[in-house]
Amino acid sequence: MSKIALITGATSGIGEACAHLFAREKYNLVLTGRREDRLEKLAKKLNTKFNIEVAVSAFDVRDREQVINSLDELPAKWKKVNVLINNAGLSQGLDPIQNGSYDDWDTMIDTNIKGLLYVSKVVSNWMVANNAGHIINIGSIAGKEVYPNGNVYCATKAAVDALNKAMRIDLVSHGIRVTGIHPGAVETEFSEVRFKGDKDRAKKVYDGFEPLVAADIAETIWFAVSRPAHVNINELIIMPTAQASAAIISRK
Ligand code: NDP
Ligand code: 8X3
Repeated sequence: MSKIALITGATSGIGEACAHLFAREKYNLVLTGRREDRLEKLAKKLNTKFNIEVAVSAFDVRDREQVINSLDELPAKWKKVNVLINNAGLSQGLDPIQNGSYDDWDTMIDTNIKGLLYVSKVVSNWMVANNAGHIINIGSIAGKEVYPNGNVYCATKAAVDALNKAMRIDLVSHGIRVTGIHPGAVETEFSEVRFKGDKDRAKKVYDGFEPLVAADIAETIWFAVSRPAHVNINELIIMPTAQASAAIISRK
C-alpha cells in the first residue's frame, strides 16, 4: 500500500516542491493551503504525471475550527498519514519592534505557531493510533539566530524549534519520528508575502547571490524521511553557500 504525506502550504514554494518530490516517490498526498484553485491544479498535475492519489483540503491554519473540521472530514483511509510536513508559514513586515504592526504580529503568531499546533494535534493523534509516523517541522535560520527587524518572525520560528524538540519528547514512546528543517534564504513567494506584494523589494532580497530553491529543501526533507526506520534526523540547517548566518550574505 502506498504511503501518505500530508503537506501544509502546498500551494507554493517549499510545500509545492515537497508535493512534487513525494509524488515522484509514489506517496499519495493530502495537499492543504488556502488557495483551493492552486491545490486542485497541482493535484491534477501530480495525479496525471505520477499516477498517485491526491486529496485536497483547503483551510486556513489560523482558524482552529476549520482545521479540525477539514481534517476530520477526510475519509478514514487518508488518516493513515505516514509523513506530516508542517510547512505553512509566513513573514509579514521587517520593522524595528517599536514600529511593528499589531496585525502583522498576530498573523505571524497565529499562522506559524498556533496553526502548526492545530494541525499537529489532529495528525499526531492519527499517528499515535498507528504507532508510527514522521513529523517534519519547517523552522528557519531565523529561529536559530535573531536578525535586525526580524523580531516577531524570528520569535515564531524559535517557537517552532522548541515545539520540534517538545514533539520528539512527547511522541517518542509512540514510534513517531520528529525532524526540524531550518533553511536560510530560499527564493519562493516568501519575500513577496513579507513585503505585501512589492515584487521589486522582494527581488532585492536575492540580488547578487545564488539563493536556495524550494527543491533543495524538499530533497533535504526527503533525505530525513528516507533514512531507515531506526534513524531520526533531529534537525538540519541548510543555507546557500553565499550565506554565513541569518544576516551575513556575500553579494557580488
Ligand atoms: P511561500 O510563500 O512560497 O509558501 C507559503 C505557503 O504557506 C503557501 O502555500 C501558503 O498557502 C501557506 N500559508 C500561509 N499562510 C497560511 C494560512 N493561514 N493557512 C494555510 N496555509 C497558509 O513561502 P515558502 O515556501 O518559502 O515558505 C514555506 C515555509 O518555509 C514557511 O514556514 C516559511 O516560514 C519557511 N521558511 C522559508 C524560507 C525562505 O527563505 N523562503 C527560509 C526558512 C523558512 P496559501 O497562501 O495558499 O494559504
Ligand atoms: C526565512 C528566511 O531571511 O527571514 O525564514 O531568515 S529569513
